[in-house]
Amino acid sequence: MNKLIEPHGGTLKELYLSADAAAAEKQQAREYPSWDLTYRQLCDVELLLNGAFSPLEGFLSQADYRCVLSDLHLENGVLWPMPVTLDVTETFADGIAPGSRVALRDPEGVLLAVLEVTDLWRPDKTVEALQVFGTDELLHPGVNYLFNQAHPVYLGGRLRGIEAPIHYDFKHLRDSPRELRDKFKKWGWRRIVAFQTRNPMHRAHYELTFRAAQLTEANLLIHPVVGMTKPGDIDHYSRVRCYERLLQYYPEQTTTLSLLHLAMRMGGPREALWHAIIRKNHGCTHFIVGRDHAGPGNNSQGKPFYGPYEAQEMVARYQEEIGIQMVPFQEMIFVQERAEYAPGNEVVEGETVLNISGTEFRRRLQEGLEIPEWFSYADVVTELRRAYPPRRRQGFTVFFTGLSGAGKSTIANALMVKLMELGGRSVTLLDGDIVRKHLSSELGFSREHRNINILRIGFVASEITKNGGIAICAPIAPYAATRREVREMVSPGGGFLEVYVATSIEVCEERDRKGLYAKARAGLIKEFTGISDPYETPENPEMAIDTTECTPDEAAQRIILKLEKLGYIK
Ligand code: PPS
Repeated sequence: MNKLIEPHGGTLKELYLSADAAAAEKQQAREYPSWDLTYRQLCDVELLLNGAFSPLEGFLSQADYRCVLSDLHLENGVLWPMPVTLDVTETFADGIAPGSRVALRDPEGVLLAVLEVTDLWRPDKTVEALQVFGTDELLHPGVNYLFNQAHPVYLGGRLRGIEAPIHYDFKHLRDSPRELRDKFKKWGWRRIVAFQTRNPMHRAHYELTFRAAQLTEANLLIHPVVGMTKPGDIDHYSRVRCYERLLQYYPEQTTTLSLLHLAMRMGGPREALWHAIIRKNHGCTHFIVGRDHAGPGNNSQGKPFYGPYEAQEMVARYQEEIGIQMVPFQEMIFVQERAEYAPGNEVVEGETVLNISGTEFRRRLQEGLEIPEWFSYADVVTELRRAYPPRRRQGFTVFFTGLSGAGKSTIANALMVKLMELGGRSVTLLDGDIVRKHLSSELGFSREHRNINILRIGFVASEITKNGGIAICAPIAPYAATRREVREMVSPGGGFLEVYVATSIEVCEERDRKGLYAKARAGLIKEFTGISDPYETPENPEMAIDTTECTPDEAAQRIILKLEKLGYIK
């Protein structure tokens, strides 16, 4: 038989213990050191345990890790392109040595697996970034994760599976490789072409997948990633509702939808190869690789990290070794004269092509503008509009920052009443003094305490924003990194406007409404911002306001106009 289309996958390595062995292991694991898995590690553990990462039997050993980095194979010569490692802190690693067993737990403390540690090492992250991603630029999400989120020590070893991570959402759409293989067998599906996606699917994706299935005379598996995708992507709840809507447009009994709890690395060509292996393990015989598969976007020069068809070249080179047939596809483009989609290389000169980029699509959603029928299905767009209402119906945060006495609270109060006068959304004021009284009464003014204080404000503001309200924050917030963290917390759920109240230290000190500057000068108050503690001036605030040049009323009015211009108020 042609190895490429061997039905129902190859050998599946599921790592779960029998019920009895798992019960015994659970008892013993009480004595083992416990590691609380990060979200990404939870995704990896799930796919290791259920066999999606076959032939891996656990986290890579150091020797396998080196081989994977340098030539895409494990030490035993089996193809494996992506390092799957368990990163832990130095403190945790202190108590671990080869031979130790570690209890791997979910955030609620449920024991999922036991790791039999064989290796422990400190990776050279720059080497890893360059070999795996071909770059060490932090703009690459995989590199950024490696340097800024992954812990410094890697543990390798076999896993003994106790139980699968629990999911409460879309249970009817989650299948392990075994379950999917069994379904295919039951349905008599012998040729299955898989489609990987992390985006909502529109007509171009429908056309592409439909053609791929016809071309290969195969059934179609829509296999979207719902674990971790690129930061800023549309959330999986909305996407899955869109996929469910789309499913009805395929001919009956030809197509199915299943969710994959993978943590993507956005590794382009290497990642495409990994995706192909995962699909083979789920029982697929064919795998679609389109333009810029698993692409991480642009580098600091504004150029894509990988060539648009590099992933196809990579999978073509190894498809035989994996035992899955790649179905390469060009980008599908809408040709106006023909009123249909065609692959990019089939468009002839003189034909008018229509396109709406991802950025333009998001703009239209944000502004509640028309999205044409040729681009997407009406019910898919309705789902997205529900999840991403236009800005005038989204929540937002106005985050003031500036020295004590700069005028933050006065402007914030004026802004609050003006917004309440406009109506339509609830408004919450998180003023520095109020927060310190109600949320942060135990905190002082050290760098650490100020950061905790600001992150608390950020958390509350993000909840308010996500739920459609308006949060006005007015702390000093002297540190740029913490302000950026707050922006990142709030932005996914709505608008974020940073307003730097740029009143100079001289003016603030001269006003000295609370008499604090005099006390600070006299050494009676320590760590006083601007006198004996730093204030990092914002580099890119949405607005800067100097209160020596305008009244609080005028300042609040300027902010209202800015919010109108951005579309958050009408
Ligand atoms: S921070 O840095 O953002 O956590 O500070 P914040 O919570 O906004 O500070 C609120 C008010 O605390 C008073 N205060 C001080 N400010 C700065 N440094 C020191 N050491 C200090 N001690 C007390 C000050 O009145 C701040 O209020 P505003 O409204 O900014 O004048």
